[in-house]
Amino acid sequence: MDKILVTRSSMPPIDEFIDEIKELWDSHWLTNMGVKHKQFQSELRSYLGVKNIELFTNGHMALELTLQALGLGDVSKSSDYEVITTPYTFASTTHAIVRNGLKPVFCDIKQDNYTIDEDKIEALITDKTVAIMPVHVYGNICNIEKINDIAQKHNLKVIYDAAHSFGERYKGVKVGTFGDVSCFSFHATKVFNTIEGGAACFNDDSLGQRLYDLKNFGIHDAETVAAVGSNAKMNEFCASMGICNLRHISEEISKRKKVDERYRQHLEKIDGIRLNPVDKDTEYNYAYFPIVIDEDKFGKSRDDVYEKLVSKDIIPRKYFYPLVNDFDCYKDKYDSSKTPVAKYVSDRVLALPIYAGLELSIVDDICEILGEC
Ligand code: T4K
Repeated sequence: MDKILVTRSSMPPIDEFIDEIKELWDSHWLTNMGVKHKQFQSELRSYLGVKNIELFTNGHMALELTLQALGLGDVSKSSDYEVITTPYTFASTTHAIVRNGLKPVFCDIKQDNYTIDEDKIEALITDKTVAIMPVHVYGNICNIEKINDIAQKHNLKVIYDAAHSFGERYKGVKVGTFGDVSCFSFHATKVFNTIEGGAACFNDDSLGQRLYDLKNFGIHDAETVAAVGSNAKMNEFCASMGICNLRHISEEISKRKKVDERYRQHLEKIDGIRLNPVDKDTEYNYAYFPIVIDEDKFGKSRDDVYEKLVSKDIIPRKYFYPLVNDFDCYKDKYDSSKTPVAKYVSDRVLALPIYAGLELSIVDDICEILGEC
């Protein structure tokens, strides 16, 4: 049996992709906002139900250039402006802040859904705070109402790292509409992929030109370079992949839902294993299947379970361990004991394999191995 990895990229039928990219051979137009980029941008805008959307090479550049476009820091030098964020995330969230010359201030997470603890945000606000950057981790939606109230009261920007929440709704509202900007990742490992890719969604029309300038060298036309921009354009092949995968997104999510349900049937009643919560207000995309293992009740640690699964060719991942504030590049400046809930979860979490093509019998096998533990 091949190894079962934590996820497997969703691919459209190969003929569908070939049909989509045939035009590129005819036109020889491969990048720089060609027809596929425009079509994909427009289809995505309506699927996500957002007012404005800019596409990027990846989710990280969407986050990093969004912070730059909002003019919160100074990329050429460190400032002491602060952004309140969570340490319980992928490296990208924090790196985007730091690479803008801004200082991340880590707020602890909630034990129930692992998103930023909105009740602990206000205590971290200083006269240097310019923004809040929460993460809808595993597709669990942050307390957007409370975060919005705090941001309005203190005049802060809110940038949601929505990398895990593509296609979701909260109280019937599509997630890309929350905050000043919501950024998605379309990486190969995501529920929806464009091979590599990302997008920033926003309401403020004036942000569009700034984001466009930053992703395309500030070029307005062949003889006008109006801003000091970078290069973070989505190319025509990635946009074509997006066009194809978007046709299959509801099927993708419903297949993942079945995998999620099967895991829950097996694991729901096991003492010492905590499953991702189910919030009645959220329409999930089933991006991840994290479990949190309490050794005292379960009898084995997260690392014991990890080793056991790996020995049977099942490769889960410790998303998210180590915590960002324990990374080599940050640990001298931060103390993860100040975010104890995040530390607790990070030391015990294991993301089990989940993807549309995962056979339910393999889910049964994985759960049997967990049972043997
Ligand atoms: N914010 C958050 C909260 C994020 O989680 C991420 C990305 C970002 C921002 C930034 O978005 P991007 O700039 O990446 O668009 C993976 C992904 O590379 C990363 O996109 C993702 N988060 C993170 C949670 O997971 P790794 O280091 O675990 O990837 P890797 O290469 O170990 O792959 C994991 C598994 O995925 C493999 O075991 C098999 C499968 N896989 C992988 C690749 C590369 C495939 O099936 N196909 C593939 O092409 O980071």
